[in-house]
Amino acid sequence: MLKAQLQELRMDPKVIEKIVQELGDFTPDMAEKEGVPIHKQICDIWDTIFNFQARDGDIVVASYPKSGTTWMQEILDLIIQEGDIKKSMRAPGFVKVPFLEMGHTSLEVANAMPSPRIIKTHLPVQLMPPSFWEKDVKMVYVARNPKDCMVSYYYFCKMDVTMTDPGTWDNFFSMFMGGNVPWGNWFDHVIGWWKAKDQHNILYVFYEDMIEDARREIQKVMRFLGKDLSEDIVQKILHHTSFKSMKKNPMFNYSALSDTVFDQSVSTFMRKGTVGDWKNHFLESQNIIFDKEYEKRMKGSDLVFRTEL
Ligand code: PPS
Repeated sequence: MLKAQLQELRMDPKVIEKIVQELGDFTPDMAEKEGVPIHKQICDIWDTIFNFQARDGDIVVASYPKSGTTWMQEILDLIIQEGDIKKSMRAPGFVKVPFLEMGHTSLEVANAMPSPRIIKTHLPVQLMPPSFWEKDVKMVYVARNPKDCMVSYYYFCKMDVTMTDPGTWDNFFSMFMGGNVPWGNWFDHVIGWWKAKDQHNILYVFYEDMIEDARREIQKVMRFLGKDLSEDIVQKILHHTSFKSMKKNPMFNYSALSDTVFDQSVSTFMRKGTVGDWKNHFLESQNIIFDKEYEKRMKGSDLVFRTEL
């Protein structure tokens, strides 16, 4: 079904196979870049990643993992494609939006891609390739409240075979609190990008705001990109990027990846898509520990997260 769709859209299935292969070749081995834990394979090709050449007109979607990146990348793509659903279905999300730090193939695909490109990254702001700043590239940063982010990350680590097994929820809670997870400490990530938005071309968007009023947030992104689309198109984008639509869309739900990479029988990529699921996981004692740390780390910052709507 997927191959037929790709052929119809004249996409080369070999490119997809290569990217799937690259994702599958990842191992849970970790290393560090400037004190931030990242997959060893990313560190091994760090110079190539760091020297990536941005182009005028590129758009970056940046986030801490499990914050709504996939949702935002589809919104961005549909805005650029002016609501053309067929074009948005030209390839799975992980092909048409190259993941900057994922590997050589991803970089090759990005380099070969015509502009305007959308590029995904989970890098903390201080590790972004300088070329993006030099070109004053527009970046949309998506942030999600840390409690739901932690829960989503826990299930992701269970189903993504290339991640370290998180063990029990209690164990993962400690890993996350200590920043001992790929792409590092949540607080450092969201605060770093929050500060950067005052100096660079960054739109900072909250997952909770998207859940509350996706239309309003899509309009915000459109204004940021300088796109003025009709209400009909906005409604189309809204419909195709709803949780329900994306969950069943093979281009968006990662079903193109084999279960040796994402074992979706353990947990689906499009899992719940809600605000407040943390209440089903956090013990009272964990909540107290978390709130104390949150207060300490966010003190003096005007960055505010909502953990319920
Ligand atoms: S990743 O792997 O880091 O790129 O993951 P990411 O895309 O950032 O985050 C995955 C979570 O986002 C939810 N999601 C959505 N929520 C609401 N609406 C839409 N359309 C949507 N698309 C993705 C996805 O379900 C993951 O959250 P959880 O809480 O696990 O469901």
